[in-house]
Amino acid sequence: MTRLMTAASVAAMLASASPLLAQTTMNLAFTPPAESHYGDAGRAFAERIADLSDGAFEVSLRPAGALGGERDVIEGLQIGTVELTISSTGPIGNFVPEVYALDFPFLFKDYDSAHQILDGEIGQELLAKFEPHGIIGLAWAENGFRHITNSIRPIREPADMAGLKLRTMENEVHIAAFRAAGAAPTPMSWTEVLTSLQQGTIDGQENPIPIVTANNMWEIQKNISLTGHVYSPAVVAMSKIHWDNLTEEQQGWFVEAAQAAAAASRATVAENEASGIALMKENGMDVVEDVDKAAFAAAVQPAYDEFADRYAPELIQRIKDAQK
Ligand code: EAX
Repeated sequence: MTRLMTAASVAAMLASASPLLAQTTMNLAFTPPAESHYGDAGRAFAERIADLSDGAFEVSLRPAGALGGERDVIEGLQIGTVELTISSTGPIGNFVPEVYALDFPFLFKDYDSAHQILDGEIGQELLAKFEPHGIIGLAWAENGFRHITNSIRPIREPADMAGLKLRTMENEVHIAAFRAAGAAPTPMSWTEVLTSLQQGTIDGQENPIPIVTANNMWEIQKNISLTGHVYSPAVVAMSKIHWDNLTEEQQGWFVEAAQAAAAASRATVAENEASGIALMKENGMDVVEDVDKAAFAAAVQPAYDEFADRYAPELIQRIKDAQK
């Protein structure tokens, strides 16, 4: 009996020792491949949290849709089956309506404007809107300005999209915008896009250059048109269930790690933007650089008319005013 007691007392002692001995592993899910802007962000997060917690927290990256599409993962955060994610805001408006304001077409002028607004009052206000929905918005990372790829024809103006079966994110503003511009929009999770393009059930899709290059999309898409029609933020988010189990100090660690992830994503996007056009051309893509952006902006205006009043119209006006 004595020997068992000794073992039990040693076990109890270890368990009650500094929490740093008891390592907690958390999943961080995203849909792009491991070698991508989201992967760089995830690695930055994992390194920073391991450093700040002295190894008490380990983050396991789950790239390439391993835990499902972005909607699935957000639902996972809400019920606690997934701890962390880096996700485009595209589908998030379905959970946090105010976030729809960020995905309106031709709203952000350029990367600097987007960074200033997201890192300022407006962006921080929006992160706070997540918590009532069981999600903690930790920081604004970056997906990038979105462009249209397809395998049917070069697209220079909206008329070139007539009838094109174009995948969009599960975002009703994007669906309305592409329908108004003459395409045939098909919303679907990213996890189905590459197969759908290979099978020809869709003709094209729209995503930032980092997504195109990380997925070698020149293998399945002939054309890319640099429309830059939407600036796509990516949020670093955590399940509130898991957040609430942290001490205040530990919560601070997760915010700091998310900020490191955000900075890493922006750095990789800047790199990918600088080298991506040449890389796509080298791999045989026809890159249309002289897109008629004004014509696209006019063509998608009905999406503003239909949805701006529904999704925090004052927020859209504040974002526009902040860029004057
Ligand atoms: O977040 O679904 C999309 O097109 C997103 O841009 C992608 O999953 C990265």
